[in-house]
Amino acid sequence: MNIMFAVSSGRYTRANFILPLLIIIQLGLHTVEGVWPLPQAFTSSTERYPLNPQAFYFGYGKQSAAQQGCSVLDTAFKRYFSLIFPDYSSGSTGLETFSQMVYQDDFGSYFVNKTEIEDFPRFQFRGILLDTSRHYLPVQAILKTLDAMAYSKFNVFHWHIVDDPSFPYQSSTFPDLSSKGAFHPMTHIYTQSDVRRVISYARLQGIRVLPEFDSPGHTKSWGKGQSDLLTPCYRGSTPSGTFGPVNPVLPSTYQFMEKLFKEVSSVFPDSYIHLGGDEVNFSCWKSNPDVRAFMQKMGFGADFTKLEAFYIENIVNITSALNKTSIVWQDVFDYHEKIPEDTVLHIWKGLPEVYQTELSRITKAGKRVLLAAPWYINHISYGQDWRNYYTVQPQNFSGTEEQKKLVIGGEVCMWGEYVDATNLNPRLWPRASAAAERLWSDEKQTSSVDSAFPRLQDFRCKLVRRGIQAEPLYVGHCKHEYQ
Ligand code: CP6
Repeated sequence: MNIMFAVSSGRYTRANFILPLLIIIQLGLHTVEGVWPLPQAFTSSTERYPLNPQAFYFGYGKQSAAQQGCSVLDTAFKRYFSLIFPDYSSGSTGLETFSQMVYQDDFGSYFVNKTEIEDFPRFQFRGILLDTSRHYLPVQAILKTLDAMAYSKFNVFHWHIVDDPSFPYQSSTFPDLSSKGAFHPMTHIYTQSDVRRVISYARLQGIRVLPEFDSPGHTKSWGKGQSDLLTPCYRGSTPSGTFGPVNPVLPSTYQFMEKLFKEVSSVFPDSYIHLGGDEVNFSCWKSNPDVRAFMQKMGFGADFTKLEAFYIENIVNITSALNKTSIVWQDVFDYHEKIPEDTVLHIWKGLPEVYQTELSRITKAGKRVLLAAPWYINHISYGQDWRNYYTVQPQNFSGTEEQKKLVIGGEVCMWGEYVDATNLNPRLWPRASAAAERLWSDEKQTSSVDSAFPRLQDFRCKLVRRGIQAEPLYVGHCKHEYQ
């Protein structure tokens, strides 16, 4: 038996979200009801070869760019051995495809069919957002999600780590943020070592960790541990005792942000950082006399979007100086077009007509975009909503070929208002996998949602076999049911 991996790897540049892998697996060695997401080229025959787990091993090809000692592949070999042969406990994406092709007959013997595969992703950014502020997700739940993400070839974990309800990130520079702003100062936080664990676990699965520290809105919890950060709201001429978005008029705000983002930039090695910038409510800013005076001084008149733009510009400059590329929600483009050229706009609003118009507008301005609007997976409904996630056409909007290339990928968002570790997995899987195939596979080869159905059903059973509580798509059974 000869398994060859010819791995050609691209350079890891700022513009490049993945290590493109061209993997050719030639097996001198059934098939596959389902490999998910569908490879770009996949030719299998009925010729099948038995696999003996006791003799099976992964090796590096002589011409392979990677060789023994590559920690990512060495650990992946061990991981995938147990995934492929679950009843033999000893023991990156090429591997993932191969692992899905190995099957057992009714007597428990393992087989793989002779197959040639050529594969690479359609989009470089294939993300999942988890929200750990509305509910705390234990580190184990995050790690398990990273496992399941790798099964569907997702490569970015967008960690919406803090928000209004809680601030679970334990900052070394500002420890009060979590000691006062988390749901619980000891049990509901992510320590520096938790964060490192998530990042290194993700790296071994080929997943980048994109941290989001959303401001100036969505920051109520920040105010508990950092006085004078949020804007005091006024009722008439007196403070009402409530607080609004981050106070954009105080120099101390920017000094704080500079220190915080300096820390965040070194803790999270990814070259991208998500700055949020969405859903800013102006009523508190409007009520505050200091803010109004600042507006006058700056010549902003009564246009609070100018103040918001001023704030975001400052934050983007802070992160640029730290050599990070910023990602922001689309709101920022809607009120402000002069952000740095390399800033990525994250589209989260509206039905297809609405987000298509936005895709068109933003790419016309030469900005790169990420599409999340059609993949709000926290929304649930009765029936097969995965079909809607599957049939999204990210590049179907009016624009030139150049504009279409500015769509760098997409993201499945799991907002946490109604989600914690009890219901995360069945809500995510296999629904997110529908989006994963749209982001990985060739659009023409995956145009039929009906032919995807049996493959996705089969893939869902594989997730279940691997211990992921993936919900059923419809009536049916798995050979190995969840236990
Ligand atoms: N939290 C933050 C949220 C949302 C956003 N930002 C959100 C808004 C509308 C819906 C779902 C989520 N919960 N920080 C918007 C990007 Cl429908």
